[in-house]
Amino acid sequence: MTDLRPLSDADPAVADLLGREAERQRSSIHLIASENFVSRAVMEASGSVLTNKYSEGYPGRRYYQGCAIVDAVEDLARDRAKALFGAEHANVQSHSGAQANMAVYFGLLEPGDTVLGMALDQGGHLTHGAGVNFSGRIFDFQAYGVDPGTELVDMDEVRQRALDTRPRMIVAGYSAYSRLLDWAAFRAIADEVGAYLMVDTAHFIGLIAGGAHPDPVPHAHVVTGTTHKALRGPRGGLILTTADLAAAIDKGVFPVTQGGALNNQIAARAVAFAEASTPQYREYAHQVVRNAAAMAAEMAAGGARIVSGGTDNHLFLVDLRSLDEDLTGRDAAAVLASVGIVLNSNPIPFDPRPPYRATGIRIGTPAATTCGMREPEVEATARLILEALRHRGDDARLEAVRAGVAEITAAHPAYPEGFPGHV
Ligand code: DSN
Repeated sequence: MTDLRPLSDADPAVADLLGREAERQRSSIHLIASENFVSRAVMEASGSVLTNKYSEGYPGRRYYQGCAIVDAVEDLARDRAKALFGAEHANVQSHSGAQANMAVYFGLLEPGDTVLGMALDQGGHLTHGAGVNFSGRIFDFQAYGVDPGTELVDMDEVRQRALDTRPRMIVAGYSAYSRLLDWAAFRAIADEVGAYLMVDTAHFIGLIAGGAHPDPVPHAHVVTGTTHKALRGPRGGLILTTADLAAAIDKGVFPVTQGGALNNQIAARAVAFAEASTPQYREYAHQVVRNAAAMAAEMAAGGARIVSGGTDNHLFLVDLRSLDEDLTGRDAAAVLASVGIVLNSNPIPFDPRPPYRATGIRIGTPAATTCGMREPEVEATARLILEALRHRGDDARLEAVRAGVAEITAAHPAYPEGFPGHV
């Protein structure tokens, strides 16, 4: 018989951990640029009866019986994604952004093909060719980076690298770059060298959905993304493409790189796409960008050097040498976590330190904005960060920062009405 006891009775150890995580989420200021807080509706769909169903294949072409409902769910998710992003085709089965990228590479390339992507240590992602990642091990990735002076992607350099390396695919997109990329220029270079253009929007797809970021869909052959970052949906990936590449991309997902889809997550993605189509979400996406700009400006006014001088999106990097030559990203992130401000250490371009210690911190505003924080609260948070980092050996001052954080989280907690569902 299926056990119908609530989690707290059936497994108190796991229930206790979930409760503690809920408390951690409620009592901290969250600045990890890739995190967010989903709605109750997303949470319910994610934790639903669809977790019980296998459905390898695609709607109308399944390897299992009993798929009429999950077909309808996946069709709904695909249709909503296509409408939201103006795409000809959507694949909503990728388990994550990394899986989405893998599916595109395997769908459109052969092992050993040359791909040009942004270097991990200059803002790119692991799956854009890092040597430790499958991408760098299976494909011949070549890298472009940022200009040492401006810390911006230099399209002349990208073009020269493309002419020199003749890639079959160019990957544009990033995990730690605070400026906009020129999609039309990337496409012109891709066309010049006969390459596919893949734009990895994992970080900023939510801003695109909300009209707060230039849209790559009209320019790219393929757009990949995640649904759990600024888009505020469940964990997972998304691929948008033109109709002529749809079959190759779908095959790249299943059967080449994945087995059964996570139908519960697909339902939750459908909910998130509908939520992201609303005027309230558009306002949210614009506020995310305004908050990042305000916070970066406040940090700069307080003496912090912002990589590239500012931000046009949802994140920015702080060069910690501007505060203290000896402060590593790892130590800074640990001090901030101890006062309730959660973010991550991050390499800055041309970082003299190894990645684990790094010289920067990355700050992003999607989650804090979901909690209702606006310019006054993020500016106050910027001042608290500077205070904590500058006086990290002074317990009294750190205690005062903790009190400041508590004041902000009390006014702007995650889930002010309480956590949805079973925490
Ligand atoms: N881990 C994500 C991030 O924080 O940027 C990227 O996959």
